[in-house]
Amino acid sequence: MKLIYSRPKSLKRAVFHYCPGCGHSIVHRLTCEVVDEMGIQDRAVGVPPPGCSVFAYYYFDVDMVESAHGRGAAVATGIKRVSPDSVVFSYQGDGDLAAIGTTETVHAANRGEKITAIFINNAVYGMTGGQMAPTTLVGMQTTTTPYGRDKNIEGYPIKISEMLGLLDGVAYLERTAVNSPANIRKTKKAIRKAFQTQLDGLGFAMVEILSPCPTNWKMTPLESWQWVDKEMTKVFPVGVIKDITGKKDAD
Ligand SMILES: Cc1ncc(C[n+]2csc(CCOP(=O)(O)OP(=O)(O)O)c2C)c(N)n1
Ligand code: SF4
Repeated sequence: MKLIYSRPKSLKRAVFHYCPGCGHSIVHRLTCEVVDEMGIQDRAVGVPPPGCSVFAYYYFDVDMVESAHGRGAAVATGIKRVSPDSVVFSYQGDGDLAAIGTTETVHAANRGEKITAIFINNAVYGMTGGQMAPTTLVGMQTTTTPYGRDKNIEGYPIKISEMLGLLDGVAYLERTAVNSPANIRKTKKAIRKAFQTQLDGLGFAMVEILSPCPTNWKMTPLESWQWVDKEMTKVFPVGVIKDITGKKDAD
């Protein structure tokens, strides 16, 4: 019998704790597929965050170094600098990367650290119960904005990828989504390119991934996939934001 689909080698045989329909589990699998296909399991070092993906070290079968909240880019920087042959990636939520970790993220990107950030934008603080994140849409109800995010009080959703795109140290930035088979395939390609950018020593690379959180959005998984298309992509358009790699996508 021909084997056409199997668990990636770098994804441990463990049961995910994620809610049904959560984007984290899809992105974990995609990342492991890329690690396998690029043959970098022995060199990969992941830096997971506090947040729903805090237990990522139970799932990725690569070296993992847990960071404190928001410090992913700083921890990844340290590892990459002392071990330049490692392929280092941070895995961070939006509360982590774009709120408490804004400083670390901006300066690591500006320094052109040769690291890869996998940035999960689910528009809320997922793990702690669905509070407003910097990425929460205007009008969106969360536990801390029960009447909807008010731009006059809480400001606007932060477009961290567009901001980082202005920095000279950034080599590759793409925003994708994991709400349809086509978008999942594009996300995998983007993750692969972000790792390749690091292998080529070109600078900071990040993939921002619009990721459903059905539990805190109070939707079914299907509704959450549709909501990403209908609402999230209006504010966070998917596509390449910056690419100095000069490389076309490999299919
Ligand atoms: C210094 C510090 N402050 C606050 C917390 C509590 N905390 C843990 S996870 C989290 C929110 C995570 O949200 P996000 O980064 O968006 O990831 P998600 O859970 O949505 O994947 C917070 C505030 C903490 N662990 N450490
Ligand atoms: S709360 Fe949201 S982000 Fe966290 S595991 Fe559940 S669906 Fe995923």
